[in-house]
Amino acid sequence: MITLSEYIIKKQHEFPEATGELTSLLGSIQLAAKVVNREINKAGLVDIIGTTGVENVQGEVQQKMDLYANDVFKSALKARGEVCGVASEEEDEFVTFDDQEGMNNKYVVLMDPLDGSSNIDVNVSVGTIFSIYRRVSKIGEKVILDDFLQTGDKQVAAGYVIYGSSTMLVYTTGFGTHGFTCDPSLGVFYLSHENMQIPDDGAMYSINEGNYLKFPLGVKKYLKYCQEIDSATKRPYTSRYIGSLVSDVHRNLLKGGIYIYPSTASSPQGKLRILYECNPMAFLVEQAGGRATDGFRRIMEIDPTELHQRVPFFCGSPNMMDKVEEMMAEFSPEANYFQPV
Ligand code: AHM
Ligand code: MG
Repeated sequence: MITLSEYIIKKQHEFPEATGELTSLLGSIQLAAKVVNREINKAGLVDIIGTTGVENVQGEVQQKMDLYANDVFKSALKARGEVCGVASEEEDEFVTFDDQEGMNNKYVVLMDPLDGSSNIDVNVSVGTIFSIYRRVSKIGEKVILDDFLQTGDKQVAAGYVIYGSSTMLVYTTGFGTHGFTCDPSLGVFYLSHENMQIPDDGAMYSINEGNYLKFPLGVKKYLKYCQEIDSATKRPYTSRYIGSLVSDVHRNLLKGGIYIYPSTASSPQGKLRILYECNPMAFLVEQAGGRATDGFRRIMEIDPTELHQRVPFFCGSPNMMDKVEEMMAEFSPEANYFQPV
């Protein structure tokens, strides 16, 4: 049995100039994940479920656990001393670690500390998503916005933690996607899914069909295709939508499938955030042999201009992605972005 810490150290040589900083950084994420996991397991017993009544910068009501997870991850990253700044879905601005030690570090972390957090109230899986970049500004100075606004293909590492029926940490450094399952009695993550490979094809689609009337025409056409009867292509596909990106993508990675959060008439840019959610998930899915786009463009090549920028998100098994993109391409951009309700 190989632990996550052993595995990360074993793989350190994959980085030619490795100094152990990234290894240590991933260690701090692992530690924070265990702390958050412990709290989530108490939901229902102690006063940690429900909302704070406060909205975040994106106009979404924050859950108590959102703030708790945000604090835990931020403190763990600061304490370990490998990071010069953090940007979080739960913070309006990026946070700089601007003491001398912090400014001398080379990595920035972007995160969604608790994705799908409203699911906690009803005991459904949630997750943490993280993305790590090398800063572009000078070491020794304060981090700047450009350190965070990098394209996804510059990610050094990315991963997620899924707090589900078991707790798993899945990460990539660009050398495959690897999953580790936590043994709750020991609080140790063990390698359980080395080199995850998403099946080329799948028979499951995940999308919030409640928004159907507002969807782009290409997506509507694809949904109709998914629901048609054709035994040769295993259709109709099964519809599975948990409403927790991490859980939906995790299942698709293992079983094959597609996740779509498209633009809608009311949210032309979609809902998910490119920096905290889409880029890290795209990196993981691509490293497992899948694809991730906004329906047209590869997610990891889109140049972000704002910290909390949203983007339509399509990701999953390569053959399913080919099909939906073929259908998106049949309609004009207007028909795909601004459908009247
Ligand atoms: P969050 O980061 O505020 O939790 O929002 C992201 C979540 C995803 O996990 C999930 O796939 C999606 O939002 C669900 O949104 P909707 O309820 O609109 O379908
Ligand atoms: Mg989220």
